[in-house]
Amino acid sequence: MKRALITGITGQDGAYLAQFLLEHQYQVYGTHRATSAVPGWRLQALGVAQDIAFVSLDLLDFENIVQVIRQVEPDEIYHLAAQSFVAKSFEQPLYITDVDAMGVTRILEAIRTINPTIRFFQASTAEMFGEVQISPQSENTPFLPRNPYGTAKLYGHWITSNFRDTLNIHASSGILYNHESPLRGEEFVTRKITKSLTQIKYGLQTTLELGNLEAQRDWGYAKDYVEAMWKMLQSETADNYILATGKTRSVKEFVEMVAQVLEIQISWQGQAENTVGIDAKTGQTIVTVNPNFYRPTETTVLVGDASKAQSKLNWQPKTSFEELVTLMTLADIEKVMQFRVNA
Ligand code: NAP
Ligand code: G4F
Repeated sequence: MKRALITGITGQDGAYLAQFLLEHQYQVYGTHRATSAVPGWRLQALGVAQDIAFVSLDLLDFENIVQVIRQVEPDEIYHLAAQSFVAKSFEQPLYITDVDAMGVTRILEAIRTINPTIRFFQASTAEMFGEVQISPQSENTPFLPRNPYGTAKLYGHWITSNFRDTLNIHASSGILYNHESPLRGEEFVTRKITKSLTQIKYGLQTTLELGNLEAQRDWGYAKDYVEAMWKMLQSETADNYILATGKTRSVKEFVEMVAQVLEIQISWQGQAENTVGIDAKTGQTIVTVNPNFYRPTETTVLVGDASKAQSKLNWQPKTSFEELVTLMTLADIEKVMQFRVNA
């Protein structure tokens, strides 16, 4: 049985990856912060919590990382733990650098010291491209990050490439575009929309406040993306890969698609921060814009070209935008129904 160590197992990707690896007969170890409750709701929702061995790990503490890797003796490490919320990174630039940038080096250095044959996956991000003028972006597109998160992640990406190229470690970096699911945190825009509009539909909430409705993202399904992480570590040679759908939609289009699934007809009035979305049937304003949710800097249109992953890993996303929005919305409807039963 192969052993995998997943950092950030309590997060969205950690949960789906744990499920995937267990289905592929791995022994799965998952790290969590000492202060975080495990197993957490996501692993419980997937019904895999009891099959995982949990270990406490602090990304700021090199000695602790060394001790965990010695104890677990993994064949593969999937490094997913990070402060991943871009909006918050503007408030915590020092902390995010320590966790999202230096944390990667600490793990790689521990691998080099303990067992250089351990295979390593780094969760990098489209945010590294930032103010890019080239669309779609490929693995060769220059990086111009626009926020502390993207900047810290870019360091993590480069140090992963350096350890691969100069120290011969099997270290791969996935340049991940936005990927969502019913397990997505509610602070991210997609889940905020599916949850709030569902609550509005069932009379549990009145309005949904959003930031920039014109922002565009390349949204895929998290379950598809974790398979590609695994494929990277099964490949004979390590490399960097874009994981993306190649299509973008605006936040406004996401709202419209969720409304369609919920059979709400939205009509838009006003411009920019004065935009409101009105339920055509009831005449109620159900979507408003709150500039507090605007970012100090917004990335330009990020859309990825995943053709390298397709040709070298035989990977492509299986789930369409419409399917993704539908499955997320249906999951939130299910939660409302459960809430009603328990109320
Ligand atoms: P997520 O749901 O936010 O999960 C992040 C995980 O990191 C959680 O398990 C969290 O544990 C842990 N974590 C947070 N801060 C930490 C800290 N200071 N020290 C140690 N652990 C910490 O993120 P995700 O969506 O699964 O994303 C997984 C990885 O992919 C992240 O590295 C993210 O930056 C990257 N990524 C994600 C996307 C996307 O669209 N989802 C796109 C590009 C890149 P707690 O339970 O303790 O909070
Ligand atoms: O859902 P978001 O917060 O995700 P964002 O910033 O794109 O970051 C996610 O994807 C990255 C990959 O591209 C990851 F690296 C990162 O870890 C994370 O998973 O925001 C998406 C867009 C932004 O343009 C934001 O300005 O939605 C816009 N937005 C509009 N209203 C909002 C809101 N975002 C949030 N969170 N909340 C709003 O009310």
